[in-house]
Amino acid sequence: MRKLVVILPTYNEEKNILRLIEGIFANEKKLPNWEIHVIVVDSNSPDQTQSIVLALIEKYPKLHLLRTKKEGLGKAYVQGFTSALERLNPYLIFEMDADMSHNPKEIPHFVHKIEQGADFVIGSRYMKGGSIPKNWPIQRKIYSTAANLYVRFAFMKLRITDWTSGYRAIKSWLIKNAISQVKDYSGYVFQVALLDFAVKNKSHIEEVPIQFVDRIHGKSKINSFQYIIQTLFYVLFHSSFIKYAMVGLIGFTIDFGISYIGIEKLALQVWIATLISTEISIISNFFLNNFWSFSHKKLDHSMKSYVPNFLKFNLVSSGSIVIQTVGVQLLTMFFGRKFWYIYKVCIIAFIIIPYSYILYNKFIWKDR
Ligand SMILES: Nc1nc2c(ncn2[C@@H]2O[C@H](COP(=O)(O)OP(=O)(O)O)[C@@H](O)[C@H]2O)c(=O)[nH]1
Ligand SMILES: [Mg+2]
Repeated sequence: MRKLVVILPTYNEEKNILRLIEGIFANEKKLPNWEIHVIVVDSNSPDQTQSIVLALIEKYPKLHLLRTKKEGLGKAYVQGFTSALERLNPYLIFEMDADMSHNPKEIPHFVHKIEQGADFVIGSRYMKGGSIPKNWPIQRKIYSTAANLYVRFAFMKLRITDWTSGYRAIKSWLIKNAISQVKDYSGYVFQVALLDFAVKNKSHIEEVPIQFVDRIHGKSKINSFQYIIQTLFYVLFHSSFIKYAMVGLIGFTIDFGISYIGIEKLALQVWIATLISTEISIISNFFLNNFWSFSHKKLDHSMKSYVPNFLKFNLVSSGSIVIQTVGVQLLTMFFGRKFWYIYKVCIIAFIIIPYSYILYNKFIWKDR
């Protein structure tokens, strides 16, 4: 029998915890091949959460209580994971909110995906069949959807529809490897960091739709402002796509600067200055991308790896030049010359940037 441990972080959940624990253990019949355990990680709630859990342990011997200081959701999860790994040696670990927003009846759907080979299953509110609360005011719906789209696009992993969901099933080996990397994210941003780790480490990620409902009892503990700022910065520093776009901007500045010096100050011939400036910016882009944007899949440190990949990089860059030249020319032929700069910006934004990013990932900085 495989062991499955549900980690429930709680802070003042006295009105929810009983129903949730009963709901989780009610799955025992539906999952006869799994031994279900629950660890409540309570950050010293001043209400009755702990005494309710202690009383329930009499009825459910596979229920455990871990008392911690109040240091945020991420810290509570790391402590829960560590305790589960040390004491129970589980095969599978669940993350779940303890306010009944996540329906425990959906647990078997996650387990089913794991049995089919997934390493990490996300309960998604945004995929077909999933939902956010109908009673949310329109601005909350927009803000939640927009935040999720931002993370999805910034990480260029469009297949994953819900990055911030807190309902997940994760194989324990993955958590074991992730802990040292994510343990310093104490707040809600921890969830994004953990999924980012799983994506970068090539785990098999699947989603199941969930119906997220608003809590009825108790108050939300999320500090939205802190959460938004932390997520914004996390993504900014960890998204290879954003770093790659910044490298492009640096390359453009170098290209422009050297051309300017060559043409204006040194009176070089225009084609010579352009050739030099373009190639220098290509070289700098290549190295900045290798050691920064795609640092998690750096090329091997050898000439045998650098030379062919640098040539491929030049080829992709030449492709960009051709696409831009032909594109701007065609658009001005159809629509006139007046807005040539708009055409150029659009071609760079919608064709060159995704085109190069996709080719780099496919042919130079390949996923391992
Ligand atoms: N142990 C612990 N649990 C927390 C902490 N902050 C939030 N939680 C729990 O995390 C879950 C999600 O929090 P909630 O306030 O519902 O956030 P929301 O659903 O995003 O509004 C709930 O079960 C909370 O009780 C914390 O600092 N420590
Ligand atoms: Mg909640």
